[in-house]
Amino acid sequence: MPEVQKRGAFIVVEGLDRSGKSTQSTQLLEKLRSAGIDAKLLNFPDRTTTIGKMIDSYLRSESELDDRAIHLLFSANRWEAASSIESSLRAGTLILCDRYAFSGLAFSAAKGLPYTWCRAPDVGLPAPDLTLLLDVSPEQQAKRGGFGAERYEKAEMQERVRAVFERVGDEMGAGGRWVVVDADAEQDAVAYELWRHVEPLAQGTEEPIRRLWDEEEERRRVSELYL
Ligand code: Z5A
Ligand code: MG
Repeated sequence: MPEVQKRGAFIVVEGLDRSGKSTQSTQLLEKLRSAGIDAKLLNFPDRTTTIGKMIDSYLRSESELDDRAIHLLFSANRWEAASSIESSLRAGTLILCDRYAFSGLAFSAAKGLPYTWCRAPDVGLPAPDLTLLLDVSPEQQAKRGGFGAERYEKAEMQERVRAVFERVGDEMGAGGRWVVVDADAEQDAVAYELWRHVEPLAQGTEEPIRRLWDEEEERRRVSELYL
């Protein structure tokens, strides 16, 4: 029997603002690398590209854009990285990603754009093997450094974003690919919990790379949930 080729796992860290995504992703990267795993950390929006610079200017309220236009820019910012994500995974590199399409969906739907419209531009992107949603309470969020400086950092907006993340989680939940982690806990406790989920994927996976919101896959998951 020919040996099945393993590829790197694709792991996304998602959540509300100030939930500790960047802190935890950076620590996870260090932990993986010190365990000898070939791993790379990406973050979205990637503010370094031409598209990313437009997004950055919008987030800082230095420019105005139609809600749909900015949504499409966030998605384009992921698409410009998609082929490099895929080739890294195939080369055996574990990709950690600080925010991904779920933030795109959550923030734009929270503004009132239709949910299915918001999902459409990201259909076909590489799908994560695991998404870790850091769940922080509004009280903790307000206590953490820097909250309030950018466009969406307001309590009412964050509440609506939370509701959309819950909906996405319900739809993604089956099969353990979407895991909610209590991000109000101490940093070390959060890190311990994240590692519990990441470790089994650290050496790679034999699963083929899936696509985001693959309709057939989704039907299968929904039937697993309700039948
Ligand atoms: N957005 C969108 O609309 N559409 C999209 O498609 C995408 C994004 C991808 C900018 O994102 C905005 O873009 C964001 C969503 C929108 N809007 N908002 N609002 P960003 O990722 O660039 O945002 P950021 O500036 O990195 O902030 P953040 O992601 O919200 O923060 P974080 O990464 O989750 O948290 P942190 O930087 O790791 O920690 C924040 C502080 O809390 C820091 O002082 C830590 O030391 C502290 N911290 C962390 N963990 C703990 C614990 N456990 N206890 C106590 N204190 C802690
Ligand atoms: Mg961050």
